Amino acid sequence: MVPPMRSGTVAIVGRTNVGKSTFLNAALGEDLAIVSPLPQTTRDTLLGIAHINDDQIAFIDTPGLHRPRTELGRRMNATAVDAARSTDLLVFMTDVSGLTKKGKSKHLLPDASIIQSADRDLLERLDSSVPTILVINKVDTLKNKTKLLPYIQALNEAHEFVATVPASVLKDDGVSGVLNEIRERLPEGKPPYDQSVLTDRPTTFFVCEYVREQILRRTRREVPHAVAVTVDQYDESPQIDRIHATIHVEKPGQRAILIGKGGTSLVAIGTSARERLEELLGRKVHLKLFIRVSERWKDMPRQLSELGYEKPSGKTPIRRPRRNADFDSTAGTGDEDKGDPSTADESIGAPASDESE
Ligand SMILES: Nc1nc2c(ncn2[C@@H]2O[C@H](COP(=O)(O)OP(=O)(O)O)[C@@H](O)[C@H]2O)c(=O)[nH]1
Ligand SMILES: [Mg+2]
Repeated sequence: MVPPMRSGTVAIVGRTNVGKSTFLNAALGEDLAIVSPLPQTTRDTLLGIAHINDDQIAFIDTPGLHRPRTELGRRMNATAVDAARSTDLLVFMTDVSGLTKKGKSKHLLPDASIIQSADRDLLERLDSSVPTILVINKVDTLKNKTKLLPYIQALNEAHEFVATVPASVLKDDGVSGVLNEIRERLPEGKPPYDQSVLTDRPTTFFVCEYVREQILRRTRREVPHAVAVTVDQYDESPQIDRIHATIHVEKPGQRAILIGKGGTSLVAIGTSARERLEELLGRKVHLKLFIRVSERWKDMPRQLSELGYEKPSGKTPIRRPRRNADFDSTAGTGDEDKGDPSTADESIGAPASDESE
């Protein structure tokens, strides 16, 4: 007998930086979501659709919960908690960072104090009527694996989970285990999305995300969290997509850091973001970046809405790229046009592509 088709929605919730977006990418087999070692990388929910045989899992990746200090932070928390309601299942992800710290070796017996307070807060806010799978990530960083069992027990005493999976999603370890636990519990029914659909977010969303990802990876201190990115222009054609985007920063000094000496930093950000987009879309991209100083954009509700936080922008869903054999997004990147980064006052442009205009 043919097994019934199953489909449903699953929100991935957990503290910031535990590996939620890394898990989403591993489950999709595509580098869709942005990942960085910094907390609060994901600011907005992202739907990614995994197709496994005839089953379909619509994953919702959420911003990690944290103690908010700005309007942006408050919106990120509200987004995560909202996303966790009304899904068929939840994946609650935590990591072993609390066990690897010095002075915690006494925790060889189940003891509620092993659980980090941020996890405890989040567990209290979860809807207990939604079946929840516990994923304990980054077990590769735990030398003494005997600490894992009491941790699993303590978490299961703190909340009712339908399954527990220790994982190292970065090494693709445990990912299929989580997927199996999910598939068993999905409602029966015909999948709502076409096999080729990867996400509901439009291309413009990923332009902003991939530029921000490079800034998160390449800059330090307050700069990574001081930026927002908007798309000003998007011209699509079968050969190449031409995109203009603006990086908003809070202070002129941050603009100077982003530009870098002779514009090199901005060019590097643009080049890497463009390569990532080309990989996702399966076609050539020309990306031109501008920088604008918009003081205190994080605290202004109107500015945040304009920058696209909380409201989805655009219409066309992204399909799984059909990469043809001739397409190689790594080719031809050695000849970047540096432009003149010192022109203009409010916004400066630096071409970030090898395409001549
Ligand atoms: N050692 C280790 N690091 C991981 C693992 N999974 C994710 N990470 C790293 O943890 C950091 C945060 O990951 P990310 O997916 O952005 O976390 P999120 O904030 O929960 O979405 C990144 O530097 C990842 O490479 C894992 O299984 N093991
Ligand atoms: Mg994330």
